[in-house]
Parts: sequence; C-alpha cells; structure tokens
Amino acid sequence: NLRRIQVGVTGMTCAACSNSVESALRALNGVVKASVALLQNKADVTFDPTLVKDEDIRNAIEDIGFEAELLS
Ligand code: 9UX
Repeated sequence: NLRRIQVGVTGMTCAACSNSVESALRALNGVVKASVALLQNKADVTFDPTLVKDEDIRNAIEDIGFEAELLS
C-alpha cells in the first residue's frame, strides 16, 4: 500500500531549490515518487508508509533549509 501526500514548501526561489528538495525526498528510503512544483510551493510525494512516515518527509525538507507543511 502506497500513500500519496501533498506538502506545502516555502522558501524555494529558483529551480535549483526545487531540484534539491526533490533530491532530498528521493533519497529517503520508502519514497517511490517525488515531484516539486516550484511556482505552486508544493511537493507531491508517493511513499510506502511502512518504510517512511509523513513526518520524516517533512523533516527531510526542513533539514535542507525550507519550511514544510503537510497538506494532506
Ligand atoms: Mo539558487 Mo535557490 O542559489 O535558493 S538554489 S535561489
């Protein structure tokens, strides 16, 4: 069973920012798909909830210097 969530991400000002958020998310064990929409300040993340929790996803974004808020 996979879960898909939307995460609000603030502080991204260029494409390199959104690429680094995507890389950080894809580096998490259990994340199967991650895409970040720079202009919408949002990340769309699909993951295996037995391997990674939504809080881990939020923390991974905050650890690289952006604000993250779980939207769904
Ligand atoms: Mo470019 Mo985005 O320095 O912070 S990566 S603005």
